[in-house]
Amino acid sequence: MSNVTLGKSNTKNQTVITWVDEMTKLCKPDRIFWCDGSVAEKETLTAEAVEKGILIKLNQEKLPGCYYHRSNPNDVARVEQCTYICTESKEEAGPTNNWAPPKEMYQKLYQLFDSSMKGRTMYVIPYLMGPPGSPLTKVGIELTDSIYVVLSMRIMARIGNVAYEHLGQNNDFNRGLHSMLDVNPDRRLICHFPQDNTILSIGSAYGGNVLLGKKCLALRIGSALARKEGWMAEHMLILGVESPAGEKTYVAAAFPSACGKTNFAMLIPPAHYKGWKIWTVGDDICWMKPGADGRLYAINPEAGYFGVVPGTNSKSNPNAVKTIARDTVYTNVALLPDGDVWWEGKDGPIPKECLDWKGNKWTPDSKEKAAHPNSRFAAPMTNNPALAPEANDPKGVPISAIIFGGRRASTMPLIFEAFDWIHGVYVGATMGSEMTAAAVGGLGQVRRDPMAMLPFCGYNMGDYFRHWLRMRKLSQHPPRIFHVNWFRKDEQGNFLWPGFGENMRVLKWIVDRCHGRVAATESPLGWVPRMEEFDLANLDGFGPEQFSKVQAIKADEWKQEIVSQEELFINLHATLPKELIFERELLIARL
Ligand code: OXD
Ligand code: MN
Repeated sequence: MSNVTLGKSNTKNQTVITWVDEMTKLCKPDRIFWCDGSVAEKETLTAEAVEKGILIKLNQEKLPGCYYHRSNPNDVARVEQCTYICTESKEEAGPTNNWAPPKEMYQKLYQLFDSSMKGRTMYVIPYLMGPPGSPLTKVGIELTDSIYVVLSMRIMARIGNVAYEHLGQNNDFNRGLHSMLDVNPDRRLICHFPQDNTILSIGSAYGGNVLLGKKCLALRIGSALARKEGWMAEHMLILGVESPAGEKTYVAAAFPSACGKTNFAMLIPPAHYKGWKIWTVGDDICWMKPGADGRLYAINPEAGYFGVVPGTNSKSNPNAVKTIARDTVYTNVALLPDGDVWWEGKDGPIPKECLDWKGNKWTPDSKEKAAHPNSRFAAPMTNNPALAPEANDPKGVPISAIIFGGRRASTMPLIFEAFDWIHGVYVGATMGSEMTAAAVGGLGQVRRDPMAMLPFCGYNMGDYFRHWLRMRKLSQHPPRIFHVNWFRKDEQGNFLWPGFGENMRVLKWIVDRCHGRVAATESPLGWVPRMEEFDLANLDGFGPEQFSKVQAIKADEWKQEIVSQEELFINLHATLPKELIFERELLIARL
């Protein structure tokens, strides 16, 4: 290895050192950079990224501490077809995951990784998923040849010495290896080895494919660990609702990718809700475990937000607008001549001219969007004016309600509550949503997305439902379960519900149900609000008639819905818990 300058390791953990050594021999980087998470390190790496053209420094007067990145146009979203769960048997991964035997996949990947970092630096990123000191917190180490990944990971997770301190001399850490290689979709693979707590990602340089703490560790590997260890790793936001009297109620909500989790997690109650406050604990991932009091306690394993940019404005999410005004990395939005950024749906006028996400000149007459629909911000959660102080609490927060929801133009009412936990699991398991730009695929089509985990469950989905059912037995006081749909439309295609801040009204009903303060009416789907107990006051143009429309349960739509659930049930028949089959029968009987 002549000409190779290998950096000095900054950990005494021999397992880490040995593993990094092995991966170095495989990938053959010119240099190793052991990240410590310091501010000085951030400055050095940022300057290097700017010098190499990987980041563009944005207008620092308008956007202090903000930078801009363009990904390869062939690499703009998670790629589910390249994502694998590598377990000994196909059944362990289940019919909803791509599967490959570990041995074969290791062989194939090690060939691709061989010399993949020649001429490059390998960065060693030690990171924590979860607050230091929490029993739920996990350590990961990501090796990557992308400086953009390092700078994004330091926003999204707690990186550096804090992770080595948590790890001590233990060997219990997630091994994540990432190389961009030549960013070629034909050589793009994101592979998970749950039995080895290992992730190998190659050929991509963007988002959930490469920020390995997020989807790969916190959800795919996390869900497999959670099942083994008796906790839950979920694709959920966590928020706290504080009443004017100071009562705090925490809820977790699972919506599919790009269906407004970040907006809901940062909701600002409308003027009508004077004295109420929403606190964000997390916007994407929730790890929960029963506490000594029999309730489920949740932490947000992340330290930042990786949110979809288009549509973010002071109506849809005023707190996000503030959060992304500094110290943010923007990817694939449009670039204005003065070094500011722009996207479809941003506050203010449409620019006369800018560079689009590919770097081409764009004007309002251009046919294509200026910002890619899956363009993203990576922003530290500490920028969020509504960040819950409990986001750093190792104990987590007690969850009173779990909310499921999708993007559905028809069929699904605004709100209903499941009859009990098992019914709630059925409601979550049969969740459907129109597909969005967060993943490559059929935009707009309704697909079943159980618990919003379809792309993220690291084992057999039927066993995952069984794990949910088991959690009821492990928690004496489980949360109530609800289903919402902010996106129902009328025959003309207009949204039936105003959404955004007004979702507070739905949340208020949920909170009141959790505290036993409101009654409800039984419907075929579950408990629904009594009109007189659902707050419709001061809601322009929306009264009882509109409420009836948005809550309507239409027999013909539900017949179709149940038939379309059949596909999922057939797909999972080998492992589907019988409780869910019974719930389906009961629903048919009630309709
Ligand atoms: C995300 C996603 O990036 O769900 O959070 O795709
Ligand atoms: Mn997500």
